[in-house]
Amino acid sequence: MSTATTNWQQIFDALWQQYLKVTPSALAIHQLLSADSTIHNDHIALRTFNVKPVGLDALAAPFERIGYQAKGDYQFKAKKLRAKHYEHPDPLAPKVFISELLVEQCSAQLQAIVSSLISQLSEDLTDSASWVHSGRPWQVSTEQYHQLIDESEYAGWLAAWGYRANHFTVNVNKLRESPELAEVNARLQAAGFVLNGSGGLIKGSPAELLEQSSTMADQASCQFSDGELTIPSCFYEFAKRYPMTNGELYSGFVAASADKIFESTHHS
Ligand code: OOG
Ligand code: NI
Repeated sequence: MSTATTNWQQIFDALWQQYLKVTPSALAIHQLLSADSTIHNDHIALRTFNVKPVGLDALAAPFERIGYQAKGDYQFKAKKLRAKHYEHPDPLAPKVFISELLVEQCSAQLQAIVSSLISQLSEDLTDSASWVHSGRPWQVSTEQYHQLIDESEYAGWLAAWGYRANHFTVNVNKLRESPELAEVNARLQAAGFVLNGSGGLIKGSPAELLEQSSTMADQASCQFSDGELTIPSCFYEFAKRYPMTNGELYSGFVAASADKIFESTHHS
């Protein structure tokens, strides 16, 4: 096993353990689907503000140091986000989808709250690769959280939960007999899991070379500077990819679908 392989496994193991602490439904779903399949992770996603020292590029750096390369670029105008996805030469390594909130396009109030969070950071926060799974590096109040989610659910989620995978993604192609995504959805719903219906249960199509569905985020207790709230934490996604004309599976993302997947952490 090469050093690079060891490195990507270590970082995803750490992200998975951190994720499970606030996403018990992901472990339950993993166990349910593991009954007849080995589960492979298609991708994870990370979120940040486009502000130094924590911008998209800073979140990407630890992945680039172990061999990941930037591939697609995506814009989400209404949500004031942009994103990039990264791939590793090892086909077993999950893809990484990283987005950032374009803070300068937001209200003065949101910008002031983000500045107050960023001002608390230590200069060396992003030096170590482990910062991508270090959780929340600032204090935030319940009032600030509510002000943020009123304007941007993304900003509120990020202020509350910080640096962690907001989802892992089951690679449906690699489940036993590569089922239809609709079959996976039906199995999850029969077991009582709540799926994200924004834009329909299945986002994308075989023609777009990618079909995706996701759970709605679990509700988890989060400690704020002035008390505790139970709020949306993280979710689990299911992705089925289709071959391009060269026969290789499409490895990118579909912006119109991603736009709806973001809403898996919204308050219902
Ligand atoms: C990322 C949403 C997009 C996908 O697979 O299209 C995404 C997020 O919620 O941060 O993961
Ligand atoms: Ni995703």
